[in-house]
Amino acid sequence: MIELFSANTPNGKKISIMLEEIGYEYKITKIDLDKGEQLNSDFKKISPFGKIPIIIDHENNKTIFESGAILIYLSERSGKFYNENNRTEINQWLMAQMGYVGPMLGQHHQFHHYNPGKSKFGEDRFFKISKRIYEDLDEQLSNSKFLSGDNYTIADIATFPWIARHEWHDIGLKNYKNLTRWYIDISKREGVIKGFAFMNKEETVPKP
Ligand SMILES: N[C@@H](CCC(=O)N[C@@H](CS)C(=O)NCC(=O)O)C(=O)O
Repeated sequence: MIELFSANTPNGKKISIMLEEIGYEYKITKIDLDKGEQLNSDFKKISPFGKIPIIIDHENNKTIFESGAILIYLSERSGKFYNENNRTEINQWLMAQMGYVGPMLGQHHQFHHYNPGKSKFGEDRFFKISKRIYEDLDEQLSNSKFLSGDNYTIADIATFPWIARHEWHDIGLKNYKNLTRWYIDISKREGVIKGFAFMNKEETVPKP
């Protein structure tokens, strides 16, 4: 049994989607970020930076932090979505999500969605970077069915919940036809639909 400590955010959804995709049984422990539960001393023992998501694999008593590391762990454990012959390619797109796509879209959420009007510089900077991310993902997907080749992998699982916030981005997902095709294909997967709704059974994947 896997215990998932999480909140209803893109980083949180990466792991619920993965757990649904590999068909593992899991228990959700909700961490209320608005109440600051991520900073409680008990939680900090398993999450050194006070962040979700975290998993505990109760079968072997392993605790893992960082969503990319969790995805790698679960794919190695299940043998799914991390093909050994394509790992360099998958790692590049997974690391790009972890180090660039997620953090930049996250800043865009902060300036454009949560705090508009507070910093024109921040709004312009992260809007521009986010638009470039859409363009660059679209370009990659013009040559490739999924981000790292012909197969759906943990790189797609990591990136999808961030693009699923496209309504907040105001960039117009529909203008990017390859990214939209990828997004629609992934939206139809049963594991994605279930994993997306892990904290709110009524929640559906936003349409492009
Ligand atoms: N690089 C980390 C980022 C995790 C992260 O930023 N989590 C956010 C929610 S999406 C969080 O826990 N924020 C609470 C805080 O920073 O206090 C990962 O991918 O696991």
